[in-house]
Amino acid sequence: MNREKSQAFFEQAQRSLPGGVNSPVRAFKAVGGNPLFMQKASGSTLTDVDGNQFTDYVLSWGPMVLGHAHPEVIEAVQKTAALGTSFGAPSPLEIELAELVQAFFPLMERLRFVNSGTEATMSAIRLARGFTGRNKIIKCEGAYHGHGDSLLVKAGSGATTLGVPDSPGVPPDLARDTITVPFNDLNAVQKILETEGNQIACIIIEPVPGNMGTVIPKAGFLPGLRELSKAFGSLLIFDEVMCGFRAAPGGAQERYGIRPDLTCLGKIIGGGLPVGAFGGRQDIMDRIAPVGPVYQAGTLSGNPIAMAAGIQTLKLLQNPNIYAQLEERAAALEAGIRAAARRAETTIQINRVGSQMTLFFNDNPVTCYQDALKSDLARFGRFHALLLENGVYFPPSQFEAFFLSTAHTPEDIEKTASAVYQAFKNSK
Ligand code: KE4
Repeated sequence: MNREKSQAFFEQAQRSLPGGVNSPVRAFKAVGGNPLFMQKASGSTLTDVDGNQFTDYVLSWGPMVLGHAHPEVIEAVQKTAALGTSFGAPSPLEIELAELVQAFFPLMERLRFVNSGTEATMSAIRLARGFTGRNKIIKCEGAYHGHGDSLLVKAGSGATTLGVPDSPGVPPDLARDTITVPFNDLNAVQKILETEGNQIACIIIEPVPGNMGTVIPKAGFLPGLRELSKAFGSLLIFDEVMCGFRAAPGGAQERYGIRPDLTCLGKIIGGGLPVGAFGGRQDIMDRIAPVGPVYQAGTLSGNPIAMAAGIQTLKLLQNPNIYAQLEERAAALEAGIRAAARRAETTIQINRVGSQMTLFFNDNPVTCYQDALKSDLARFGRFHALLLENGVYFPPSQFEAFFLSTAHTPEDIEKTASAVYQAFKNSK
């Protein structure tokens, strides 16, 4: 595969952008090799600067659920842009998207738009602390909620549950207020709440994790979290930035019937443009400025062009056939990968929830981050590179999810299954 122009752009990019990228995972460090620079995308296909074409399962890390450059989304963006790119004042488009989000997530009685998933979770945590008057938070080991300081924290050493920074620059005193627990381990959460429940402002969770790879919540885990957090007066925050509109139209809270106090969204609600949102119970959201004292703001929050892309995307997602089609495509891809693994005599695990899934090179089921860490990362790297050679673009990390869109055709799935078989066989 010719990578000449990508290589040249990568060298040039490193003279102005750290690592040549604007987000670390794009640098391909987890799989080896150098990133491909993209020039255009349409439907299920990415085209790089050397003209190589790929069936894309990263889909911009989730947002492109309708496929790239959907004509109706592009038209909405073009029309809105011609009327001005940013007003710095409220516009009816913000109301329209808010009401569309509420149609999918009715528990978001009030919501605030921001510009990324990170801003959504950062703001939700500040709100939870402001509402409860408590400082500590609980998150799951291996979960990713964006790069807010309180969230770049890993389990403290030894028996203590106190967090330690997972990145330089995060003050240890702040990290100490973040407690990490294993996903799917309700006892660990109960133990912490029983000892320091009156200090816990919130439990923030990816109800269907995607950032340790996709992991499926065990029966009873999410309902147990809901009960425990209520019993101790801590807020339950569902970070559905990734699994929102993927686990079900109304996300994991719809799929599993859980009523979180706050929800964070991102990715799909912007239709590929920068939008995040946090929202939930009105009595909590009314603490947010200018109604209440908890400060939160953003120059480009509710940007008209981003709103237009999100509006058009959610309007199209209201067509019930869309989810039947996504489910059928995702199930077909899962079956194709399983058949290829059997033929190549390769042991894998696949965790799939709706149109989000992960393939683990792992001999055992993956139910938490510690399980995921036991995957064969070197094998995944070789597998990823071989897929690229065969025109299939998977996320460049074992600890990521891949996605389907309504633009993926049965032919795409078939081509992918045979590319996966070749990559299983030749990556041994
Ligand atoms: P952003 O700030 O990247 O918009 O969203 C942060 C975020 C919050 N919550 C969840 C559950 C997320 O998955 C994310 C971001 N997801 C990653 C993919 N694992 C974005 C890719 C990247 O960092 O470049």
